[in-house]
Amino acid sequence: MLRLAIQKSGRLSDDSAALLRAAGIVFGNGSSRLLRSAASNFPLELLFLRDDDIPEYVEEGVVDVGIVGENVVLEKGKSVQTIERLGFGRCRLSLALPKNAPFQDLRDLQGKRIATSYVRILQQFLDRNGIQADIHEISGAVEITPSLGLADAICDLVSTGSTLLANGLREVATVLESEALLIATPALAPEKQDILDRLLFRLRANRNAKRHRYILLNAPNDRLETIAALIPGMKSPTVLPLAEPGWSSLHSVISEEVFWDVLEQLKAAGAEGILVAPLERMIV
Ligand code: PRT
Ligand code: ZN
Repeated sequence: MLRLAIQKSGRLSDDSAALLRAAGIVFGNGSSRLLRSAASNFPLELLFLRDDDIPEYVEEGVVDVGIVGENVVLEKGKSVQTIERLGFGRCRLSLALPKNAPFQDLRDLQGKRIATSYVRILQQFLDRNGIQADIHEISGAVEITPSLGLADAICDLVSTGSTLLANGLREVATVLESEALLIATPALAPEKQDILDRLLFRLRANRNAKRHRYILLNAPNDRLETIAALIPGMKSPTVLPLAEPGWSSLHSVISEEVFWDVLEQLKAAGAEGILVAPLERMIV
């Protein structure tokens, strides 16, 4: 049995649960007073915790793995191993100043008072940049401290930036780009590692599927080589003859990143009847 901690209720809860459900794992949700739930079809027990507690629980082996923001992992400084970047819960830890305060570069922060809940990450950032500032640790509502005269600047998480804007602040530097991580206890027992590997296999099959599309098209045989080279797929495209002589059907997968560019190139190379479909799972 592998024990996995996810956030009980917060910004990462829904995406964490959705990730596991998409991997075919069936479990009760962490709402109401339920703090743990055993999956009914996979050797996994889920614990629903506050995100701040997850790194310590993972370090101590109270749970084997956890899903938590990179910002929390780095701030807590616990010894855990990062297994996978999960691509959700994206945000950045940024420095922000009152919108009219002058700012040219980081040296303008020298000697200033900076309010934050991320003392460790900020201190390391300032040290790396040779800045000495006075860090004030605040546990919440950091963005109001400049208007209260408690700080000259803040260092806080930002996603859309609308909270900064509403508080008359402007972002001047990014300290950290963060996303949700799957972390694990430093020495996992082999039988737990096996379960984790099975879980990772499923997560990666889903992620690969999301990043690719299935593509079908018709190509004149004299252009086959050029067109096939544009959609190499996982090994090489499938080529099947069409009923109409001189034509073939090509099937392949295509990465979402290059999708539109390749589509234009395929058309220009003489491909016709191009169909694109989403993939459910992709095992590479
Ligand atoms: O109760 P618990 O301790 O478990 O939760 P929490 O309140 O400490 O954390 P929670 O649920 O707010 O956030 C969990 C994680 O989500 C964070 O640790 C980040 O990794 C990630 N995340 C992603 C964010 C944001 N985006 C985000 N926007 N965490 C916080 N924010 C804050 C931001 O600081 C601002 O105050 O949300 C507000 C809105 O942001 P804007 O920029 O969109 O206005
Ligand atoms: Zn928290």
